Amino acid sequence: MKITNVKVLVCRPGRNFVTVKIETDEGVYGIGDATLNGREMAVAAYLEEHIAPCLIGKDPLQIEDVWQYLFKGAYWRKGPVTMTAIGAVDMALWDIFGKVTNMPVYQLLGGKSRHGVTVYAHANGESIEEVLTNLGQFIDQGYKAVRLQCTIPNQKGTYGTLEGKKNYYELQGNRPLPPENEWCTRKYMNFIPELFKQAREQFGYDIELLHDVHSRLTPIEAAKLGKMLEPYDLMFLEDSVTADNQQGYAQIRQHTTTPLAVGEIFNTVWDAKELIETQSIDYIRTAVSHGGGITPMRKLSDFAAMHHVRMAPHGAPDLSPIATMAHLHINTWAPNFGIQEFVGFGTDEINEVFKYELNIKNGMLLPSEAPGLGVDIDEEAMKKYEYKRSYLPVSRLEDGTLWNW
Ligand code: GCO
Ligand code: MG
Repeated sequence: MKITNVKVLVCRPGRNFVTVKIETDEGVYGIGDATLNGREMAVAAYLEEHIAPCLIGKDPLQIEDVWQYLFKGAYWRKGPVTMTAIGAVDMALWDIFGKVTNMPVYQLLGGKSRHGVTVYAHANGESIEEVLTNLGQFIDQGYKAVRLQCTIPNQKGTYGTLEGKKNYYELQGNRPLPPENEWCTRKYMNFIPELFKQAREQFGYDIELLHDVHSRLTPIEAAKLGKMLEPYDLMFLEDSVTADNQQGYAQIRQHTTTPLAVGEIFNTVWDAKELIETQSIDYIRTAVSHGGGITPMRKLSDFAAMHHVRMAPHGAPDLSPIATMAHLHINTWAPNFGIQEFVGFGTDEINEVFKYELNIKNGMLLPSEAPGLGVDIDEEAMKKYEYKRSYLPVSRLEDGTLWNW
């Protein structure tokens, strides 16, 4: 079996997605998600110009060797652009492997460790009342875990809140230049414990609650927040600090028992090595697309399991349904699966382009039994939705200092 063609497809059904399609001489093809939010065309060019020519003629079932070839063979390792490109190719090859063997990818990884993948939904709002109304609705729908994000009073543009928009998918899809948000740690710290206090008062302790700080704090501030939130028993506090300096998490750890999660911008297992080895975190959030594919995710999962760290892959709307389905397979298999972020089902436009079936029951996604990843694309429909440059916001302190968004 040989790879005969590699297509790089860029489209914008409401928001930008980059997709790789790998075709073979036997008519079987595989697809992978190469979307890197706000830097889409860098990955598309990397794939088209630097990866595609090397794949023609290769055996698509030599998945490990192709991965090593693209990682070691480039000399320039790591980085989000490189690893997202490799990740998409790797996903497509696992898809082909599944189709050729007529098995779902989770089966190829070692089979089912569970009958369903527990997800957490997003309850966002511009006031505590609004967040709690949304939380109540998710509980009624059977969700077992919900992330809470609320607009911080007197602060312009808070991460995770919908800014009056109802459609989360649309939120990051139309920004010709980066919008600017404001950040004030004191306002945030003064406000956020109250959100969780009221959530527990109203809904009790059966529901898992989560929160994403989006890297806005320093380690000692994060430690303080973790302590303040202890009475409200979070499942995890996400990205309280950037992990460029992995030791920061050890510092947070010394002060609080609030579980910690990080990793959605990680590209390799090395980014998490110290965090995992020192057991400074509880959940690793690396995504299959940005982390180089299914092949390294499996290694990351095994490494994390040895250190009591559980998998909680990133699941924001900028991951296409292909990555969502790949996560579903990894999570069905991974013995140390923790939880999956889930922002809901795609819009009509997205579902016109990507063909997949997601079944949710009692807050759990059920494994896909289709061969391969269980997702397909409609290339004709893709053509209707042209790419449009779009950025994530940037963040500044009130005095103008550029901060982490
Ligand atoms: C999350 C994330 C996202 C990211 C986005 C960046 O936890 O879901 O933090 O909201 O900001 O995916 O592209
Ligand atoms: Mg996050």
